[in-house]
Amino acid sequence: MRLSGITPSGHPHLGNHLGAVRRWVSDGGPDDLYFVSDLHAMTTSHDPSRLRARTSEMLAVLVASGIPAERVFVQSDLARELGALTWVLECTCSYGEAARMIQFKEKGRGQAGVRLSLLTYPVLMAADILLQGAEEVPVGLDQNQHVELARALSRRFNGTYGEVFTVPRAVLPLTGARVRDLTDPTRKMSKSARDAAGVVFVLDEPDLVRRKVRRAVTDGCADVVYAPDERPGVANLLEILAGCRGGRPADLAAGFTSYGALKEAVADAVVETLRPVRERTVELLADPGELARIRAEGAARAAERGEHRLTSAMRLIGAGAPA
Ligand code: AQP
Repeated sequence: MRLSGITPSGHPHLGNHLGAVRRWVSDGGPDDLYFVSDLHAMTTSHDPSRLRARTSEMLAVLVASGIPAERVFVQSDLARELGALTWVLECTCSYGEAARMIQFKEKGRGQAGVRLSLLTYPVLMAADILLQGAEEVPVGLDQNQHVELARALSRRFNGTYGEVFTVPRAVLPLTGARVRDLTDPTRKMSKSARDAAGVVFVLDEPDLVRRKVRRAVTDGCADVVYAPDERPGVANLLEILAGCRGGRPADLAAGFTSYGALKEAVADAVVETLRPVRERTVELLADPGELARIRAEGAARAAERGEHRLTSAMRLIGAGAPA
C-alpha cells in the first residue's frame, strides 16, 4: 500500500499534475491513499483562511483528477490521531535526529522565529505514514531523508516496545522529468514561486495558460532542439509537450521549425490536458455539500484504518487507560 501527500502551500500546478497526481491516478493500487497535508503547510508563516481555501481546492483537484473519493482525506481531519502518534514518535526520536534533517537546516537557515514545527514536522510525516501502515512512500529526493526517519522510528519502536508498525520504504518516481518554471527554467515549477508568470496553475483559464506559455523563456537560437543542459527553456517546453501528449522530447523537437509553433502546440496540449480537471474542480467547489461529504467520509475511513495501530502503540508505550 502506498501513501502520498500534497501540501496546500499554494495552488496546484502543472508540475504537481504531470509529476505526481496524474501518476497517482494511472499507477495507483486499490489500497493506496492520498491526502492533503494541510498541517505541513503551517511550519512557516501562513494565513489561516487562505490555508483553509487551498485545502478545499486541493481536495477538489485530487478528486477531479480521477483519484477515487474513497482514497482521499485531509490530514488535519485526523489531527487527534496524528497528534497523539506524533507525540509517541517524538518520544522515540532524538533531538539530534530531527535537527539533522536537511530541509530543517535549509528552510530554517537565517530565519528569525523559526517555528518548532519546522523541526518536528518530519516526525508528523512519520506519523502520517505509520498510522496508515504504508509500505511504500513515493517521494522526491528532497523527502527521502524523512522517509528514512520514519523507517528508523518504526524499527526502534517495534524493537523497544513491541511490533506495531510496518517499516515503510521510499520509492523514487520511475521517470518523470521535473516540470520547470516557464520564466526561470533553472528552477522547478513550484506552488510557492514568487512570480506566478512562470507557473501554470491547474485552475488557470485557457487564455491565461496560453499567455504564460507564449511568454516562456527560451533562448536566442532559431532551431528546435532538445538539449536540457544548454537550452533548458526549450527542453522544458518539449518535456511538457511529451508529458501531455506522449512521445519523447527529442523526437517531438523534430516536428517544429520555430519556437512560436512549439509554444502554440504546448499551449494547446496543456489546455486540453488540464481542461477536464479544471472543469470538474470548478463543479466540485461549487458544491460544498458534496465536497464536505467526500471529506468526512475520507476522514472516517482513514481514522478507522489507523485506529488499531495508535491504540497498540499507546498501550505498548505505557499510555492511555489499561486494557
Ligand atoms: N515542478 C514539478 N515537477 C514535477 N513534479 C512536481 N511535484 C512538485 N513540483 C513538481 C510533485 O508534486 C507532488 C506534491 O508536491 P508537494 O506538495 O509535496 O510539494 P513540493 O514538491 O514542494 O511542491 P511545490 O509545488 O514545489 O510546493 P512548494 O512551493 O510549497 O515547495 C510531489 O510528488 C512532488 O514531487
